[in-house]
Amino acid sequence: MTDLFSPVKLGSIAMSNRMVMAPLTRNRSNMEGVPQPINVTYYEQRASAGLIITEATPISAMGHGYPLLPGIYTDAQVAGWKKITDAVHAKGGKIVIQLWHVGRISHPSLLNGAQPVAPSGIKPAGKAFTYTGLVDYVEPRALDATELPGIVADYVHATKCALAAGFDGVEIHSANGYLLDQFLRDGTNKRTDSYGGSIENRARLLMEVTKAVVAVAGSDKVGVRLSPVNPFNDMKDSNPQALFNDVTEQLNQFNLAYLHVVEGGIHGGGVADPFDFDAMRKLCKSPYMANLSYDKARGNAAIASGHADAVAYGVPFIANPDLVERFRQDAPLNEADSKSFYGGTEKGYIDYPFLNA
Ligand code: 8OZ
Repeated sequence: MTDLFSPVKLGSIAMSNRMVMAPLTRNRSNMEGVPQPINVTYYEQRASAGLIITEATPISAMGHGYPLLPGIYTDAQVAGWKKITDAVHAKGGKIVIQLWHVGRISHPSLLNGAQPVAPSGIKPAGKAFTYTGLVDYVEPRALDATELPGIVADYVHATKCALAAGFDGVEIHSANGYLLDQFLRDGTNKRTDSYGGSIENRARLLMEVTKAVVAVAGSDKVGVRLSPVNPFNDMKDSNPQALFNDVTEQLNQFNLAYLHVVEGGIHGGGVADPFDFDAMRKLCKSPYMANLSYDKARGNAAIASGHADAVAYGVPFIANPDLVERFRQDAPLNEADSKSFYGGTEKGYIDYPFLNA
């Protein structure tokens, strides 16, 4: 029987099991976005996942929106990540990097004084995490259409950096209210040019980015993450089912390694709209990776029913570096300490015990 412990190939990525470590922001790189030795240990400890997706990683200086994020656009960052991919590969694991531009979810103090950019000049509700604490968001600057090829070029550059750093592939972050999602959903995209209005127009930037990244990395090394109903970061859309069914069908043209779907709202945001994820899944011709609040039983059920080809686990992988072995043995799980999720030291990062510690 096919279950979480069965091998699978997502594009060219051959996984020894179907449990994926979801992308998790941890804010423990340095001010230059260079991964540090504790980051190497953290990922190496979790190499028994079938696949690790790294924490969301800015593709450019303008892509940053929180303190101490790693980047993937300078030589020093590539060298830092290479130590991580080498350590994970030495343990037999696979690792892809999540490519990120935050758009309006940022603050000038994180952008060398620049105004954050977005499809439209709509300030998000809520507060930005900065080096001096929580501060009100500012109104973002609406990107001019002439600037969009430069953003696509930043994704291409980051993809080249990722391949040089030894990653098995890249995941395009088009979820959770960041730049590409801001273009997709009509609560944040009020443009009147060819990047706004119709679903086809709102999806144009994601398709251009995906096409360009696939041209560099090969379609079998590229995944895309979507979050159709996640209200996090003050997001909404007037018809998410129509939008994300259409985006799924458009992405079929690329033969992606996988489509990764956040099937609800994160950070206790709940689900703003009813949504039929099975309908979207049935439209998807690439492997489908399901995410959000799955446990072992629901993960196995999703694979047995054909809903998912792989299942991504977030918080359980924070607290259990050996989550795969614990699921295999039905062993108890360590509890995650949410106070140490975002920033801090090795505590709550690389000190969660293994089963046989
Ligand atoms: C929580 C805190 C900071 C960033 C996402 C990258 O939601 C994130 C994120 C989540 O995709």
